[in-house]
Amino acid sequence: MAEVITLGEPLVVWIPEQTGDFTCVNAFTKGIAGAELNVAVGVSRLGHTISYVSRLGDDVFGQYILDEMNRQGIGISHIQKDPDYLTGSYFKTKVLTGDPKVSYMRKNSAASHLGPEDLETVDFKNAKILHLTGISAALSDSCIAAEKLAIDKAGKNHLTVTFDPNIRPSLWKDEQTMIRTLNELAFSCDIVMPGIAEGEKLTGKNNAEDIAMFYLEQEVKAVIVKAGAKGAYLRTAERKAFIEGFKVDKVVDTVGAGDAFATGVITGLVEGMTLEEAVRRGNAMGAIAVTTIGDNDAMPDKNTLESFMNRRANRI
Ligand code: KDG
Repeated sequence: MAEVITLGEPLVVWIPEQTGDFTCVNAFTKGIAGAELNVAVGVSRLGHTISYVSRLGDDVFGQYILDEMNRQGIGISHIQKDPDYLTGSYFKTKVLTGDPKVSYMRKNSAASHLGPEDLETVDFKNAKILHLTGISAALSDSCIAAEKLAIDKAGKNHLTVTFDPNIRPSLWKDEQTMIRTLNELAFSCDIVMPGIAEGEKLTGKNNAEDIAMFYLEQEVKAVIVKAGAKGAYLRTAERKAFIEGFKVDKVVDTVGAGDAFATGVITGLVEGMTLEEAVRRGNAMGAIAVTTIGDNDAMPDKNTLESFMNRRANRI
């Protein structure tokens, strides 16, 4: 039994010790990654339970990820080892400013063969939140079918469904398919959390309010448009608010900031916070996440998060 359920593709990430393209770098450290896994790490560090549904290859990468998930207290009883396909991985560049470049090794991976059948024994009845991203939808039709079934089961069991479009154009066959598929999924979720640039691409609108209304006019209950360090725009049918972000002294790596944000919102909702409070926590989580090189190693425990938020609040 877990408070949060997610499904997706856990990856091994290779983190370079120097700047420059992959061909020029000789030393790397390894880590675990993947948008939903980053969220799972964050949720667990903040003291909540999460069950992760996926498939890993029967290989050393898969075993490493599984051991790490176990060590970090993430529910792994719905992770299958698939003897026929490999575990995915990716490289990211180390940059001094801006977003790193990424190269994926995940085509036809074990996780891309995830399907509706993997959800058969998952306990939706006792969970509160289902968290999904658009990355899983990019992997295969069977992953899209799994996401759709998960949304359906979540609805029947009164879970809140959070959706981060997380657009990754290089994983899609074309932009039109990406936009259509992600919007179709988003329309059936409760809370949609695009970054501002993602929202512009998905809706064709050019400001946070219009992006939010595009989804609210469907069945979506709340839209949170992320504006990076500036903060996030929260819109529901009844209220609108821009919730300011937290400043950080030095940005080391931006990968995983959106997942940390989602973690803040999800755990806030599990704890019964208002949406405004949950978004504020999301902003703080995003700010903390950019201070280290790994995709999820900065995810704080509750004390660290609270003292970060209090310190910043007192400074204003
Ligand atoms: O959101 C962070 C993820 O992008 C990263 O951990 C790797 O899942 C990943 C991806 O597909 O880019």
